[in-house]
Amino acid sequence: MRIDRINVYTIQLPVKGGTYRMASDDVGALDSTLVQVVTNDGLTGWGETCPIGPVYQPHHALGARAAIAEIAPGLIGSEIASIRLLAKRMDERLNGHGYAKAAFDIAFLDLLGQRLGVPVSTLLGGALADRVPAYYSLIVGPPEETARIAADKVKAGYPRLQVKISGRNLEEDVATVHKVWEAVGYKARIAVDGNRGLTIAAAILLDRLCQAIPFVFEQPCNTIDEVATLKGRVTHPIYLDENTEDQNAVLRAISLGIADGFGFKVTRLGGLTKMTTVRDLCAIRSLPHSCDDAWGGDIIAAACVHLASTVEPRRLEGAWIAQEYIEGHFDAKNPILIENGHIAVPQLPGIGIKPEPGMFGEPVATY
Ligand code: 0XW
Ligand code: MG
Repeated sequence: MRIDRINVYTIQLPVKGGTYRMASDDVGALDSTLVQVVTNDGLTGWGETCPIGPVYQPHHALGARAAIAEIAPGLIGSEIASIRLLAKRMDERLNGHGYAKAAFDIAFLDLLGQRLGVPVSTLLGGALADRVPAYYSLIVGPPEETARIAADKVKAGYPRLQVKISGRNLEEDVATVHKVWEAVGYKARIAVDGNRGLTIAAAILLDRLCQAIPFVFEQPCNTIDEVATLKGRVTHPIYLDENTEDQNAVLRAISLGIADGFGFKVTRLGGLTKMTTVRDLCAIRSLPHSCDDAWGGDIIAAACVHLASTVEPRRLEGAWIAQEYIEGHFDAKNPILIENGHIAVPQLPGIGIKPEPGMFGEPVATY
C-alpha cells in the first residue's frame, strides 16, 4: 500500500455560543486543516490538526499548512507499513513542527488500521475500555453563572470539570472556584486552569485562598521554570498543559518532579505515536493525564478517544473534545458523541470517521 496522492482541506469551525474565553485569548472560529492520504489500492486515510488560534501555544493554522507543504511531496510513493519509517521521512523533510506531522501520523494509523481490519486503539497497544470519560471545560466567566453551568454539566453526567480562570482580578477567580465547589462538591473532580495567565504571586495567593477545595491546578503560569518555583509553595497538585511542547518537555517535567499530572494535546506532542511514549512514561510514575487536543472536528476527537481508551482508567483524566462547542459532525453515520459525560470508543477499522464526500469543498493543495 503506497501513497498516491495527498489532498489538504480546510474547514472553519465556529464556536457554538460565540466565544470560547481563556486567560490568554478569546476565540470565535477555529481554522482546521485536514489531510486526506490516498493509496494506490484505493484506501483513504484522514488526519487533522486545529490550533485554537495563534496565541494559545506556538502553533497556527497557516503554519500547519506551510509545514504540510514542506513534508507532503516527500511522502508520495512511500509504503504505508512502518509508521516509524514514515516519521523518519517526515523528519528528513522538516525539523520540528510536530503539530503538522501529527495530522499525517493520524492518517497513516487510519490507513494501517483499515488495512489490518483493526481500530486505531489496537495499533496504540490496545483498548482497556469501550467508553472513556470526557470532561467539561468552563470558560472564564462570572462566578455565579460558571457555578450554574457546572451544576448542569454534573447533572448531564460529566465526572470532571475544568474551571478556567485568569486574565481578570484575583477576587473573581477565587470566587469562581469557591462557587463551583459549593455547587458540585465531590460530585465531580475539578481542575482549575490558569492557561499560563497567573503570576507566581497570584498562583500562590489563589492556592492559599482556596486551600480546602480539592482541585488540581493546571498550567497556572507561563513557563515551565515559573511553574517549577511553585513546588513546595502551593498545596494543590500541579498539572502541566501548554508547557508540554514535546516529548522532551514531558520527560524533563517528570524527572524534575515538577508536575503531578498533565493535560496532553495529541497534536502538540506530535501525534498519536509520540503520545504512546509519554503515556507510558506517565504509567511508570503513576501520573494522571488527559488525552485532549486544543480544538478540532471528529477526526481529532476520534484520535483523542482511541488514545484515551489505552490509558489505565484510574489515571485517565478524561478526553476533552470540542463537540460541545461545535455544530454538526464530519461523519453523520459515525459521529464522536459525548453521552452522559462519556464517549464511546470507535470500533470500526482505522480511526472510524469517513467525512461526508465534498463537505470540505475543493482541496487547498494537492500533492
Ligand atoms: C480545555 N482545552 C483542552 C480546550 C482548549 O484548547 C483549552 C484546553 C486547555 O485545557 O487548556
Ligand atoms: Mg489546559
